[in-house]
Amino acid sequence: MLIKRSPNGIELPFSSEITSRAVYESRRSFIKQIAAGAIGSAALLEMANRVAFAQGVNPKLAARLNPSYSALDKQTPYKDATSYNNYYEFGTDKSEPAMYANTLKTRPWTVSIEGEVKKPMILDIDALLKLAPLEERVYRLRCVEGWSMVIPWIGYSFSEIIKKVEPTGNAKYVEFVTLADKKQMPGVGSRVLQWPYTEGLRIDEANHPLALLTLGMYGETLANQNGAPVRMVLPWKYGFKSAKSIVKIRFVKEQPRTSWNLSAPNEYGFYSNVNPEVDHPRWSQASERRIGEDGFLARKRKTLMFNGYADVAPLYAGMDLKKFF
Ligand SMILES: Nc1nc2c(c(=O)[nH]1)N[C@H]1C(S)=C(S)[C@@H](COP(=O)(O)O)O[C@H]1N2
Ligand SMILES: [Mo]
Repeated sequence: MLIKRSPNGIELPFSSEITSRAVYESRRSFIKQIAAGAIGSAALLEMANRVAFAQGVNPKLAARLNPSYSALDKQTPYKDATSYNNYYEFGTDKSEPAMYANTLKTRPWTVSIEGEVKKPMILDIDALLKLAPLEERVYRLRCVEGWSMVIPWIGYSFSEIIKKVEPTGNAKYVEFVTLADKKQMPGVGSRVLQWPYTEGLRIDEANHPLALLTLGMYGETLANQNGAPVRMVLPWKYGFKSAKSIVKIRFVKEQPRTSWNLSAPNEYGFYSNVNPEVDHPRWSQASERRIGEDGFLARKRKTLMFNGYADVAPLYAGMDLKKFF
């Protein structure tokens, strides 16, 4: 792999692992022009728009809609879902993942499933794609920052993985470890978070059918900036619980440390269920802005308990959700 340094010091890896030759060429000339300083940031964004936000760039992925797990809300346009992202490995600005994640090498890719399981295994993306029937589920995803999207994800319940690996009686939690490769991810050099980005769930949460092992979106494989090739989507929790680009899944005895909890434990709890009654220490969580319908005049929406996914309530019966925020 050839690494070029851009004027602002960000490493731009050139990938040959891109779906179509035409897309590869356009990305290449785009990156060359940035490296040469020939285009300014407005033009840069516009070009990124053409090569990275277009639906149809990623391979198609067939899946059957699961209506009982799908929200009827208007779906967020593909362009918004792929251009306004949190993926700190590619930078902390919302526009950076779309600009820099297109060279993430998503194949070959393996996920190691280990720890307190009778059948540890290493699965590649093709094995994951075949492990259970793919479903389309239209989920709302609510970021802790106060915005939300509605995305048609593709995947299957994480419980399918649990069934396969047979956790031992010691497995009380599941830890998700994601890729942290400085060569491919310019943000991994920064100290905003501890890398690799790590998340976790209690095992009964991981077993809830809503917890989606996600391999695609909008009828295609995942866009890189949305966590290709495999991520979690946990629609009743704040978005940061839904780890992107997972490489390791560990079944463990103790509650795992997680990146956001380590960085600010008073702001980001282990549970982080969407809860309009528990404010973030620095802002209210009572309402949200739906991406794609913003603008000064757009009405904010009321945030719902568990993001509207009341099915999960029994998981937290008897727990003080102010304490276990
Ligand atoms: N590896 C990794 N996963 C991550 C993040 C990240 O920075 N790195 N950001 C999280 C946050 S804060 C949110 S809101 C969601 C955003 O997912 P989306 O870009 O697909 O909407 O991804 C989550 N998963
Ligand atoms: Mo988020």
